[in-house]
Amino acid sequence: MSKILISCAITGSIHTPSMSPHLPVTADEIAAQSVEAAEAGAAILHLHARNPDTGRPSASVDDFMGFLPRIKQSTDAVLNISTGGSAIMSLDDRLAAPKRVEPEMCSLNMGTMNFALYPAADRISEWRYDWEEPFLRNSDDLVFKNTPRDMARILTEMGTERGARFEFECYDVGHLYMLRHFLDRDLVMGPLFIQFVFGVLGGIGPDPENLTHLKVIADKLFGQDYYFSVLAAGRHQMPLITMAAAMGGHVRVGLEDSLMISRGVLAKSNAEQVQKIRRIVEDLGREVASPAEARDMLGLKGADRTAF
Ligand code: KMH
Ligand code: ZN
Repeated sequence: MSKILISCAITGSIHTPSMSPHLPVTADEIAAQSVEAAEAGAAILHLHARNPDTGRPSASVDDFMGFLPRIKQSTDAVLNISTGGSAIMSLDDRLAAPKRVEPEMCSLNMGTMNFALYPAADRISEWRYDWEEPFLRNSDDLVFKNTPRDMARILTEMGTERGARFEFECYDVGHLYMLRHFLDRDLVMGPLFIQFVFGVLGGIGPDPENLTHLKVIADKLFGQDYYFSVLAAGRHQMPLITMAAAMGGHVRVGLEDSLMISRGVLAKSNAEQVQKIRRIVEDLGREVASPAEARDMLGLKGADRTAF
């Protein structure tokens, strides 16, 4: 089994400040938690930005630049910038910061889908900001748009033109066939880093049978020319990524995907989740990959070829 890549998704755009006091929002909080997560063993940091005053997901280049240079100065972790942003953003907005900073890695969402966050709204009794409740409740009529034309644009503008490699976010089995389609069009090249995403309402469910099924189909479509990683939302995070590690796959933790460290207990930081999965995977006999090993495995261009 290869060394294991631990990714950590620091803040995302799904959870809102009222859900946890530990969700990083300001540049200081995002930078500090990113450095801690890298020091705990995360080789890849998956990053979104937020408005520092309200915690609302942000596409602002300035918000990203508030933390990216500082993280880069403090760790050699691979910085992976989301092109997903938030499902309420236009693709132009979602691409503004990634195109400006030219990262080694960025995410690519492999299909248009429902991204239903509204069930979480009923679990919040006190709202810190007035944007949160409508943001969550309106997701019952929200389409997370990723058409083949959108994907081709991201592959061209971030991959071909800026040398980024991708974290392919696959929320369902059909997304694997879409990725194969782009491989056939020579718009992507291996080795592929495929993120199986479980437990988003609108995507595939967090059942172990679905993980084995996605793996069987990925083997069929991509042979040896891919790595699979797993992220799972909420309470499903640790069980499913532990299964992935036992299967020889890679893992993603982070408060973007789950706010918990154990049943009913909020994680105090991203690093706490990194430390927990690191203990688990090392007990399973896996060795954690360094950022340098991650760059070698994924064929990344190097931190010195970014634009920040
Ligand atoms: N929020 C995760 C479920 C992206 O940033 O491009 C998937 C994700 C998408 O991280
Ligand atoms: Zn993300």
